[in-house]
Amino acid sequence: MRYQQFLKRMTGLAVAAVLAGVTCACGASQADTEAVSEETAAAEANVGEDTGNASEGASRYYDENGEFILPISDGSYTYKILWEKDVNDVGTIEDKEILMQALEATGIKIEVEEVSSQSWDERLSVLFASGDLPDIICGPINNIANFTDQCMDITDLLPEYAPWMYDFMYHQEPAVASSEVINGRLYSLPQVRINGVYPRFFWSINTKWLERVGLDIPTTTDELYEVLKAFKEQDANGNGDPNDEIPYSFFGLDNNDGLYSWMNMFGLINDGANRAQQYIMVEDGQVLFVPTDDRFYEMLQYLNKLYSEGLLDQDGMVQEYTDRTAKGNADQLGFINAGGLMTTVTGNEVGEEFTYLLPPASKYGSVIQQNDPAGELANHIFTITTACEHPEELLVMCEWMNSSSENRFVGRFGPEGAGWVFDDEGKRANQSDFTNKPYANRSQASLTTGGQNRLPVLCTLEEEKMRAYVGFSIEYNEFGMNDYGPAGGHAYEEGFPLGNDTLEAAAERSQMFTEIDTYIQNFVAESVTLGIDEAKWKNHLDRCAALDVKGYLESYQSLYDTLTK
Ligand SMILES: [Ca+2]
Ligand SMILES: [Ca+2]
Repeated sequence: MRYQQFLKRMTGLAVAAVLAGVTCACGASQADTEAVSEETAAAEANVGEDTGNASEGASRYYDENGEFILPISDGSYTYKILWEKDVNDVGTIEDKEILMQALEATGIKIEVEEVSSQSWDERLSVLFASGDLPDIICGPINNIANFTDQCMDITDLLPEYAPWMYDFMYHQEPAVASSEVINGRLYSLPQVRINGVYPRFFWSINTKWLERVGLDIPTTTDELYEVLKAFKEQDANGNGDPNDEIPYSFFGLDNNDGLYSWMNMFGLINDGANRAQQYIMVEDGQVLFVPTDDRFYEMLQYLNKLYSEGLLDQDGMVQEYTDRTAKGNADQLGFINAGGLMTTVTGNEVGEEFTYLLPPASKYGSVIQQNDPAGELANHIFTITTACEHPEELLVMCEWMNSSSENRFVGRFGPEGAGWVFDDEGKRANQSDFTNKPYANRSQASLTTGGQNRLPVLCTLEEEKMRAYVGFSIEYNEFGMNDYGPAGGHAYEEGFPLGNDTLEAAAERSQMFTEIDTYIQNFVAESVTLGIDEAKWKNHLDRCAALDVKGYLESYQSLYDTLTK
């Protein structure tokens, strides 16, 4: 929706409210009707006056049809940008296609200081301490709550100068606004890519191995045990050696690639504020601490059984990510989970044998944690500072970058020919030929030419539909959208809502989490490798009480209640 339509709707509502009040008070004689008309005219004039400044400002940038009036800047003001340069960005600011197009269209002039990702956080600390601010910070400010006095409060400017972005963030995908605001106020903009993919990680299993051992895809933890046992005992990979299979390999306790993911088979999720994983989950509106739940105890017993029978990779706790990948590529792994395509672990050749599956269910059922929004979300990546004299121009420029599907697509993925090309059906397929290109792969192409995590590009499902899924991506996306999503029957509905807490509460919890996390990691590793019994579990519950898990939970419950009220 363009600015004028947006303003008309708001004006209409205000007038209707005034009318209703007047009509009720006066009844409906002819004289009164005239009076009402006068009142209405006055109300309209007032509405115009009330939003006078904004209206005047906005009309400088949008015509009566809501189209941009370009250019918006005479170029007399140069905007200073601090830009976080990714290690995979092999170009310069001039390679950022959508930004260059936006500058050309709007007439905005910029001056850029690039800062490498490695020194980004340090540079931000120095910057905020010195107060010597650029106009815009392009790159994540993770602890932005500490610096809101130096960041422009754009809460009221956004609907006026970037009405489509406002509508997307606050109405189409309200979780996005919730995750971005601090105490209800907006100081920065996110980058979003709605792609319909709900889960954070995927389970996959080698179907060839299943065929060789004569078993079906497991749907319960009991069946899974039988499958893993068969993988171990038989020559599941068919190379003549019955002893070189690793039934399940993992990357430490990692939430996506490691043992914490097994919580899902026991009806648990590892939730937290703003997509973090802080050992909590919401059940019937109550926040509970997952590692003291009976289901967690059963999970540990189950994992220890698998570990002691050699069904879990004995190097799983200590190996590097690439160690697991090497085993996957050598067709030594039967069952795995990963935060992306399973081929990141198996490679393409072995990957052909794998299929995705739902997490096998214990007696508690199995669940899939849901992302809201369903897709990529990078918070606080575009921030206008209080040093900026014309924030409204920058917001109009951001709106321009989001003003069509084409712009949003290029904003996220870069221009045609870099990270993507048109296929025979006119869909946008991943580029695979990087001969004579400055970038060696798709990640480099995309980070060099797109605005990922630097520019506030808000991609909708429409842009995702412009892409061609091929090979493994087809199954991956279908599983992520359907089986693992709300329609798949395993979606865990009570996700902790996105939203930011007060500085004090967040800092206090963060400190508690550090201690809790260290303890829980040791406890889980020990329980899986050495075993767990009633006495150890009782001791564990005492330890958690001593770590004030109760206070930790109360703090989360309070945040939950605030965010859902
Ligand atoms: Ca074997
Ligand atoms: Ca073998």
